[in-house]
Amino acid sequence: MTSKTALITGITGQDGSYLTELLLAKGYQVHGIVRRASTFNTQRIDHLYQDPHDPEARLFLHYGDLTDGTRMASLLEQICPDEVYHLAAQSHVRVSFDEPEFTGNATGLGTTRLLETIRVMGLPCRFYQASSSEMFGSAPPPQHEGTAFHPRSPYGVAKVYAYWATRNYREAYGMYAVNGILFNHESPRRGLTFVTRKVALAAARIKAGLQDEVHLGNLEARRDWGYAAEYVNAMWRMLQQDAPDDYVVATGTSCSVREFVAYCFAHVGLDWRNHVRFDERYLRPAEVDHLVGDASKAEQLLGWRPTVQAPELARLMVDAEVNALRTQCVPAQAHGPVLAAAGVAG
Ligand code: NAP
Ligand code: G4F
Repeated sequence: MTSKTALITGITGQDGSYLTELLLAKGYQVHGIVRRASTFNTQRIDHLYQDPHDPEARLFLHYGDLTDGTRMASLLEQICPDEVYHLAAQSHVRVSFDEPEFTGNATGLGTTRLLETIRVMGLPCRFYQASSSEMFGSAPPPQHEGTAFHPRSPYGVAKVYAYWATRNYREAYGMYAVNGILFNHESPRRGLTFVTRKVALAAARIKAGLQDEVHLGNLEARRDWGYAAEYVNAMWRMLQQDAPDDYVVATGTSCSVREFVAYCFAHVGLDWRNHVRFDERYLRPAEVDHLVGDASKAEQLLGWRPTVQAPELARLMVDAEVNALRTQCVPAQAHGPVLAAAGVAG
């Protein structure tokens, strides 16, 4: 067991919740930054909640927003973490076309705010940047650490900026700052407007007779889809090395959206062609056609290897939705309003 302290931005997100579980199990004291909202947004970590009055408590939450540099600085100074996992971002690619300025501010500049604070205060911490395969954009697959970036969205552009900011602080100031270039990773905790969770939920609801169809955009795009619970382990490993470096994290295989949809529907005995409708609002002004990661560097140097591929991922996500419906345990975000919102946010 370790006595280290970690700070996680984006602790309420998919990856933040799995990483928190991992770090608590390793004995870390974990601090997480939560956005103030008028409704609760901590559902993914509620099962980990610890009363801060308990002397044994090792999980602490703090209000903060990436766009508020003063608050980020005061939290870093107060917590003085050994390791910073910077996961927070406006992470939805389609939404980034609607909100490019906010995406640049939060997803791009947010990284610089943290790095500059760490530099100015001389904090002796290690820094993980949640970089993305979306940075590769139209670069042909397989993509690896040496592949030139060609982002295709404001989100991808912001992540490229943050990637280079991280490398620059490493090279200019000798900071232990790394980029984990993670390919798509999913789980039952995935946000409901990402395609895998949207489809897994729809398949379960259609099987249960709660709806009849689901509207989707481009079915031809190919993604390298892995399981989020496995990917956070690679993040942790990147901060335990002798020297900082950047790593691709991926399964090395890809399938199309269409194939993923077919896996989900087949798992509940349905033919997807009877239920999937096209809606152009889910198309993007520019698309990323084909992502497949070469994670051999992570395997060789970090000893990290994924075990879950897309077909199994689809099955476990659909099973989670079926079980949630069966036990009336409606997932954190209630279905009806979210499905309506998906019509806007996709
Ligand atoms: P996610 O589920 O969308 O979580 C994003 C987190 O960031 C949430 O906790 C969110 O808070 C927080 N956040 C958003 N804007 C913020 C702001 N202005 N200030 C403070 N917090 C803010 O994303 P994820 O799938 O866990 O991904 C984690 C990170 O990895 C993200 O940076 C993402 O871009 C990157 N990434 C993800 C993938 C993937 O396939 N999942 C692949 C490559 C890279 P709320 O809960 O309040 O919204
Ligand atoms: O699930 P998606 O929205 O994920 P996308 O755009 O690949 O981005 C995710 O992975 C990135 C890593 O490469 C992360 F950095 C990013 O934060 C995020 O986690 O869309 C996947 C594919 C796209 O080609 C999209 O056009 O599915 C296609 N798609 C088709 N119909 C749809 C839909 N996507 C969404 N969200 N909703 C649809 O109805």
